[in-house]
Amino acid sequence: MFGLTLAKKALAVTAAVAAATTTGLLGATTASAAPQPIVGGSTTTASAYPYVMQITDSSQNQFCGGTLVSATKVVTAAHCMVDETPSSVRVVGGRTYRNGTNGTVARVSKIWIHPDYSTVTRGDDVAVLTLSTSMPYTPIGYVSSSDTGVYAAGTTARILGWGTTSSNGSSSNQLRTATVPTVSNSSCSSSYGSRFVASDMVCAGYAQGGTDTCQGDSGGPFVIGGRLAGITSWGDGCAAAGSPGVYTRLTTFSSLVTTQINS
Ligand code: 4AZ
Repeated sequence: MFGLTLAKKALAVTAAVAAATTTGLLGATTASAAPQPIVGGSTTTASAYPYVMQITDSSQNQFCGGTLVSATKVVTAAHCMVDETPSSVRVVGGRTYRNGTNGTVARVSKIWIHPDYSTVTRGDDVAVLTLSTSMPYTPIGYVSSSDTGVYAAGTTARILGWGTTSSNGSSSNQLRTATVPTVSNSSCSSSYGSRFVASDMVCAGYAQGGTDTCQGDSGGPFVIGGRLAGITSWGDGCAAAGSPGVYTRLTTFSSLVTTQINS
């Protein structure tokens, strides 16, 4: 969230530091300030993961990720959409590079943000964008409310994004991907205390760290078994041992998302 704000608007740095200090995110970020590879995985392409979308500003500067779940609907994080309007954002599909000009750019006609969303550590970090025009890419299915078994500890999840490759580092020009194991709720509670809301979040990462989402990956896909199971949401720093990435637990919100997709 702290880093996301940085990625979204450089002018918001002061506010981001204030917010991070309030939530305790800054201290933990500072504690793991040494450069660490995020997504520690590898570069990939939008062709390989056609459902991966860049969420950009009106000048096509990427600041978050999103997931195409139908030709005109994109799931992203609520925190990515704070202070945004339909006219301030674009969704870009089929573009592997942040500095690319290829692919398909769609305008947005509606932004639905979970009505209870306040801050990432309280949960409800989900939003659905309605596109003004269809994306010519294959969407991915998403979990239903009864699929809670997908989060069993140790299950492999795929993460994707253009975010920074270290805490407070630079964004990746090329799309990157990695896999991370899900972490049990009890373990994640040990990491984050009451900031981890098990009903709304799921954690993933290696005990030793080293592979993670980071600033600018927010809103992007967390895929288990070929279905969207989460949304990149927050964490203390990136890829540090003992601070797994936190993802929106999509099973909790899949009925709400379906309502939006059918609206
Ligand atoms: C962010 O600020 C962010 N390591 C995303 C993911 C994580 C931390 C921060 C998880 O967008």
